Amino acid sequence: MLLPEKAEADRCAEEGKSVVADLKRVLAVHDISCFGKCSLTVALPIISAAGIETTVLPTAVLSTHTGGFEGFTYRDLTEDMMGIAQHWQGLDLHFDAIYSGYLGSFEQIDLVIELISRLKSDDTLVIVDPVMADHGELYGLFPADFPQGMARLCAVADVIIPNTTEAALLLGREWAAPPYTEQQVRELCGALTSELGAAAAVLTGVAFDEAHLGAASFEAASGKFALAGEALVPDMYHGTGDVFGSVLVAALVCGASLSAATEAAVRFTVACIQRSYEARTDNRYGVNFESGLAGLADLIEEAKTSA
Ligand code: PXL
Repeated sequence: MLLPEKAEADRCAEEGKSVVADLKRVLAVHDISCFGKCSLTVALPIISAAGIETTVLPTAVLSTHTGGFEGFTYRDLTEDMMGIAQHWQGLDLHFDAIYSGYLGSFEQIDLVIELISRLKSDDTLVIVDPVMADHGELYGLFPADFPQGMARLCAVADVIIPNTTEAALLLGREWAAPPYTEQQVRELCGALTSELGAAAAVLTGVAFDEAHLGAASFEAASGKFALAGEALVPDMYHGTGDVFGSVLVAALVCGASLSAATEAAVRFTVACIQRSYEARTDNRYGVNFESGLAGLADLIEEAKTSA
């Protein structure tokens, strides 16, 4: 009997079609929050707008995200996840990157670790955003030991994207509020890679003064450390971490260096925040990323040619 992937290749050959995708392909593993732009409703349009095919693995369907709305619905899709991954294994799909975000339970964390090992090829970039906390606090729905589960997932990542609160929780440290010194940020990035086992870290929420906000990137193998910052917009919006992560993933898959991808992600995200700030949008609704999509490919092209 033919293996399913062999059968698929033969079918394509008979029909004169190719099993090799003409576009890069990213697998995004996040929830669908139907209202309140974040997770898949942000990752799918942003990564697609960068000219990358986006395969989605929804982990749950919620009426809204959990950040500030009362009475949201939550349909857990944990039971479907492995069946979906097994079907794709049979199709022999190739992913240039696997990008995970908000996960609702320890069981989902373990499932994502397992499906990374099943779906990853030698050249697949694994990017983990350990979404669970902000402003010094673990999100209310998570148990106190949730960071230990996220740390297990970070260990199998090429790049992790924590904010400073998540970084502290992953490392079992006290969170310090900004402003930070460059020395503190360098040390934190070093600890994220050496203690958690990820190859590289992009730390968000990095501020050295009251007027700027940005991110730091660090690659353990080369020791390369870089900073990216923009003028601070004095308000906080939901979903900005997912906007940032999606642009970072898209730029990396398109071939930008980690520091250039981080710079592009900071610039794109701050521009989204600025638009929503000027429009006085409800902070829970998410930011206006849509108006930036037409310029995203150019931003990424620029990132590819910078050092
Ligand atoms: O943006 C992160 C996120 C994604 N999905 C859900 C969330 C959150 C943050 O609170 O609640 C459901």
